[in-house]
Amino acid sequence: MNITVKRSGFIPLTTRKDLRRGDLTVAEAIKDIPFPIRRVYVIHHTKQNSLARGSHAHKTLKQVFVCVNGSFVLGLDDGKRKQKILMNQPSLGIIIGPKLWHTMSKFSKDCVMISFASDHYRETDYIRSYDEFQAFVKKRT
Ligand code: T46
Repeated sequence: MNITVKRSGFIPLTTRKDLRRGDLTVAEAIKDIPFPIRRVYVIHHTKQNSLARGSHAHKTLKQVFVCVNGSFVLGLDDGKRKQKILMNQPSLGIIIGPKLWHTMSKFSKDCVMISFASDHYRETDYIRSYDEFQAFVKKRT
């Protein structure tokens, strides 16, 4: 599968398989995650029928999402193209650049998602209205 939306892409991570002890996956800042990491947050204890999350874009924030357990569906929209990606592999991250509308849905009940983010939490960086998002993208591309 290819990523067709702008401002996104796959971030492959190295997994050390270990049948006896369990696997180990590594994400290093700059080397794997293509920016200095300023914040990590985790989404966990989701339910099979958990409501969708996200439904916003960021003005400047860059993030890499990794689904380390279970699965969810990531919806991406760059203002022109839309795409859905099944997230279910700990060794495959997805970069979410600025100005990319994203929604997470269809969580499995054991889903654990990690986000490596380029900045601290700032509510002013969020665009939570889809109309505002489209206007913002048009102005700056
Ligand atoms: C994103 C998707 C994938 C904080 O205080 N600090 C934080 O670092 C974050 C991420 C959230 N919060 C607070 C803000 C809200 O009161 O936690 C509450 C829930 O946040 P939000 O409604 O933004 O949650 P999601 O799941 O819709 O969005 C989050 C991230 O905010 C967002 O950047 O890309 O996960």
